[in-house]
Amino acid sequence: MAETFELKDLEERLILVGVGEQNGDDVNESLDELKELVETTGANVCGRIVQNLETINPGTYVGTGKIAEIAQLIEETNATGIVCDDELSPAQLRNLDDALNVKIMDRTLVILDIFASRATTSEGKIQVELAQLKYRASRLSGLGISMSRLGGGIGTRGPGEKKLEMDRRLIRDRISQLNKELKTIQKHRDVTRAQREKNNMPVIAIVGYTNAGKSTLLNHLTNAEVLEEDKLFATLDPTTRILELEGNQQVLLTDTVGFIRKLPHNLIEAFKSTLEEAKYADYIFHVVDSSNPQMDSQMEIVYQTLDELEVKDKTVITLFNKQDKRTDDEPLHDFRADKILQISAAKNEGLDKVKDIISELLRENKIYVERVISYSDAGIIQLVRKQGELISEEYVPEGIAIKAYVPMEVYGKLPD
Ligand SMILES: Nc1nc2c(ncn2[C@@H]2O[C@H](COP(=O)(O)OP(=O)(O)OP(=O)(O)O)[C@@H](O)[C@H]2O)c(=O)[nH]1
Ligand SMILES: [Mg+2]
Repeated sequence: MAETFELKDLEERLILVGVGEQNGDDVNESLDELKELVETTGANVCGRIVQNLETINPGTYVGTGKIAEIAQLIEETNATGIVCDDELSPAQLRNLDDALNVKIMDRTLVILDIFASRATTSEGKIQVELAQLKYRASRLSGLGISMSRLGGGIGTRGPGEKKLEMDRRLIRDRISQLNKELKTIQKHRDVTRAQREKNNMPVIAIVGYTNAGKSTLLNHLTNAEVLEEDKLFATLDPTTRILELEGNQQVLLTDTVGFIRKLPHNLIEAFKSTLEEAKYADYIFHVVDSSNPQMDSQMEIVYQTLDELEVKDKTVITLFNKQDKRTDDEPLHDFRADKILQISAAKNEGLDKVKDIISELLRENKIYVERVISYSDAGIIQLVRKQGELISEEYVPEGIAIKAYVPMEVYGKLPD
């Protein structure tokens, strides 16, 4: 597998810092994930420090005593920087930089860095660069010194390995230029959406935590050939494919960017139109990695993110994926789902059931009819085929005998 970044002469050795509010498990789970994120960028983790505090210190993130402890660990491990598990305010960034004299980073910066390395389409690239520049614009004074300490690495690379702008005025110009470009692209997306609506094709959005198996599901259902990788945020750009079901029915499946805890606000803003694919969908398929010990909190985060995107009142089907990898057989629940199903997308297990569920959903708003259509009215059968589900057709002397599920509009057009 190709390395995401060429590190050249630069090796980042980083200490992770987390503040545990209430119970220590959460912060350690979150730091485990942060470690994975940091390693995805190509940097190394050389230590971890947790502070058990109810709330984050507004001035320095951790308390003063902890700063001394971090300084000592930096010396012992020869670390080049630290990564805090929450987004740092401009003041926290500056103060930590003053106190520690190493590169100061946070979870947001790391996630933005990964997104920058993953972006492939022009829309994705613009969205990421916008999020990066907005993050940067409000933190220039602290960040300027901190980033220049190593002259590269996390936080300095934009999409396509381009160096990110540092000058305040140029950042402003670039942001407004990118916003303009994004608007043009999004107009195009609106047109595509409107066309889909006109076609009357139902849309299913595949959502879920990063690495849950969303792209694998899309690929195995439709031969889409979307990159599936055991990596965080393998997919950034939404991919939509048609799935053909029995009875000539068609449905659109859209795979999008995965969710993660503490998804940076700037990123949600910048990726709003991508993330909103779920909002315009008729149904939500929630893919869960049920072999992951953090499954419950991951599901919780997916629902929080959907709430934040105002995706509501949709039918949710939860697919508990990676059954083949599970080590226990605890029963699985999801109280927010209308239906649940256990599958192994990679092994093609349970995918027929997924298709059955889709067929059922598509029938929900349709009426079952058995009619004989005279040969002179045969044109209507095209419409039945396109918007409904034609189960059978048989040529009889009086015309064509059909059995079908049709939507209300088509029902009204059928001859008696
Ligand atoms: N064992 C097992 N592995 C699976 C299964 N489904 C997916 N995977 C693996 O899980 C990893 C992530 O799969 P993806 O389909 O890329 O996950 P994703 O949800 O699209 O992830 P992002 O695009 O990063 O958000 C890949 O290595 C897949 O091969 C499964 O049913 N069983
Ligand atoms: Mg994916």
